[in-house]
Amino acid sequence: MSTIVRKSPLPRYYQLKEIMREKIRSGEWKPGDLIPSERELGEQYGISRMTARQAITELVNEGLFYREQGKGTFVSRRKITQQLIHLTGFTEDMKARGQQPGTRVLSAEMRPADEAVAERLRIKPGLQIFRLHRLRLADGEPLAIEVSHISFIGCEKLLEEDLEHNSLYRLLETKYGLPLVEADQELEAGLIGSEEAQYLKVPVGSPALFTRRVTYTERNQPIEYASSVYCGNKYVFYTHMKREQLLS
Ligand code: 16G
Repeated sequence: MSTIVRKSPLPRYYQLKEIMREKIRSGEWKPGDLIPSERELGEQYGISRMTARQAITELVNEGLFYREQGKGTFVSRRKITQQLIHLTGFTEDMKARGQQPGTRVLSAEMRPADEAVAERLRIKPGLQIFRLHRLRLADGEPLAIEVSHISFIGCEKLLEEDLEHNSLYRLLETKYGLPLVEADQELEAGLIGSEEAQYLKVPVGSPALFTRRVTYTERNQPIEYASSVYCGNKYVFYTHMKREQLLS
């Protein structure tokens, strides 16, 4: 999409968002570039300034652009936006951004679930689960450390998988026939510790985002409990919310 299609069922602001997203993806607009003003975009695409403003504002909210008072709107410096609306995995997120996902498996083993993990996975403590410790990279740059705890009948078969070159979510869904339906996720701010700093190549004490996610397969059955550490200065978590109609 490179022009606004007037007869399209997609709203114009949305089409402009996609056009601008593509300019970033293709590298035409680089981090730090000043983007055209609302007026310029309006003239270029034959839309109102209001429409252009809505598209820009949403991309600011998603972290792709940032505004500087009196200077204009710029393309963000490689912050990764993880939207919290659709359930997606790391590989999907990176591909959607046009970046090359990468994985270093730090360890992969069967081990008994401790109390905390068992509670999240709704299993008995001591039951054998598959534990996967991974460093996740985008275009070769370390972004996050993830520890996934996986429980399903036959999960020990994951020991034989090449998890450096395969997406875990894709394997679960396509090879193991376990559809991932929904997830609960918590976010917490914190600081990078010394072990994490080595893997993530950032100074100890840098900002970090800790996430905990329980992913469910059919019949609301937890299949993965993952706790991750993301480099706080490289990530934006984005969510869109609607106000419920209040009954008075
Ligand atoms: C995400 C998930 C993680 C999951 C991974 C699968 C969070 C906090 N974590 O990073 O739970 O294991 O995606 O990615 O979002 P993959 O399909 O690339 O292996």
